[in-house]
Amino acid sequence: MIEDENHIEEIANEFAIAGEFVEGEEVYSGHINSTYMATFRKPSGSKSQYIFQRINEKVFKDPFAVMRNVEMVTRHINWKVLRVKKDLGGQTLNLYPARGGRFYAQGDGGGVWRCYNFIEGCKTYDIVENTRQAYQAGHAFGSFQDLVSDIDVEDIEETIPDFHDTPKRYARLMEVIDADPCGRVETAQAEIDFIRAREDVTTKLITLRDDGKLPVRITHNDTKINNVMIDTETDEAVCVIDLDTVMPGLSLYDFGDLVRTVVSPAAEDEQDLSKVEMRMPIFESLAEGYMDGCDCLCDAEIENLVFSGKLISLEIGIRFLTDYLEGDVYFKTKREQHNLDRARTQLKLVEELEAKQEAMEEFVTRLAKARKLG
Ligand code: GN1
Ligand code: MG
Repeated sequence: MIEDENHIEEIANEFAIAGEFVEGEEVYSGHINSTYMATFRKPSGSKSQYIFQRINEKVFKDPFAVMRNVEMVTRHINWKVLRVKKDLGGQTLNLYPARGGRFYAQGDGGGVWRCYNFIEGCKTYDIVENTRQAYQAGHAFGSFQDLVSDIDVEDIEETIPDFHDTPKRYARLMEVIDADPCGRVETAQAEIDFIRAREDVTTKLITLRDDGKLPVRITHNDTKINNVMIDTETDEAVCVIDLDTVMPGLSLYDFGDLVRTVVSPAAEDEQDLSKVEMRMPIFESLAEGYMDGCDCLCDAEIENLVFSGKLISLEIGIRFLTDYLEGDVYFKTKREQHNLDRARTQLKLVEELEAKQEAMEEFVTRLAKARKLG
C-alpha cells in the first residue's frame, strides 16, 4: 500500500487546508496504518505541516465506524479542555473536514483517509529515557482516561471485536499451532511452552469484568509509548494520538500496555534479550503519573495495575507469535522472523515482570494508601 507523492498531493487537496501543497513523505510509525506528513505553504508564505493517514481496512473492517469514534472522542476532548479547562499542554488532536463535509476523504480504490493537525514542537519516543518521561506518559494516558470517562459507553462502537480478549487471543494461537500453516511451529516451541504454562493468566481480568467487579469504560486500547507526543524542550507530554482503537474496554488494558512499552530499555523487537529489563524507578514514575492523571479508578482497578502489565505483555506476545506462525499477515514486518523476535521480547518481559512483581505490588499499595490519606 505504498502511495507515491502525487497520490498524497491528490488526497491532501481533498481537505480544507489553506495554501498550496509543497511536499509529502511517509512516516514509518505504527504496524498497521499508512501515515504521511505533508507540508503546505500558506498565502502568507509560512509553512505548516499536517498528518494524513489511510486506515488499514484489513484490520479495521468498518473504517467509517472508526471515524465516527474518532470524531466523537476528539470533539469531546476539545469540549472538555475548553469548558472544564483541563490543562493538556495547549495542543489537542483535531480532524480537518474534507470536500463533501465529512471528516474523511476516499482515495482511489476506496481507501479512507483523514487529516490531523501536526502537534508542534513534539516528538515520540520508542524507549523511555528517564523517569520524567515515564511520569509524563502515565499522566497523559491517565488524563485521557479521565477526559473520556463521561462519554457514554454505548456511543462508541467496538470496531475490532474482542480486541483485548486475552482468552480468545490464546485460543486463536492454539488453533494456529494445530494448523501450522507455514510449518513454523517447530521454530517456536520454547515460546509456545512458555505461553501454555500461563493459560490461567489470560482469564483473570475478563472474569472480573464479567462478574461486574471491573467497570467497562471508554479506553484507548493502544497506549504504547510512541502514541504520546512529548515536548522536545520540556519533556512534557502534550497529547495522546492514534485514537483508532478507542472502544469500550478496561482501564487496565491501557495501563498494562503502558507498562509493556515503558518499563524496559529495549525496543519492542530487540533481539538481544539480555537488554529486556523492568526498571523499577521507571515503573514507579509511570504508576504515579497515571494515578495523578486519573481520579476515577476503583479499588479493583488499582489492585490489578501490576498484574495488567504482565497480562498485556503476554497478550501482545501471543499476538506476535500467532502472526509469525500464520506467515506475517497482520503486523508489518521488516525482516525474517520479525514477529518471532517481537514475541520473544514480550515473553522475556513477562518473565521480568513476574520476577519483580512483589516489589511493584508493594509500591502501588503504598502509593494508593498515600493518595487516600492525602
Ligand atoms: C499495533 O498501529 P500500532 O503500531 O500503533 C496494534 C496494537 C499493538 C501494537 C504492538 C490495531 O499498533 O494492538 O499493541 O501494534 N494495533 C492494532 O506494537 O492491532
Ligand atoms: Mg495504533
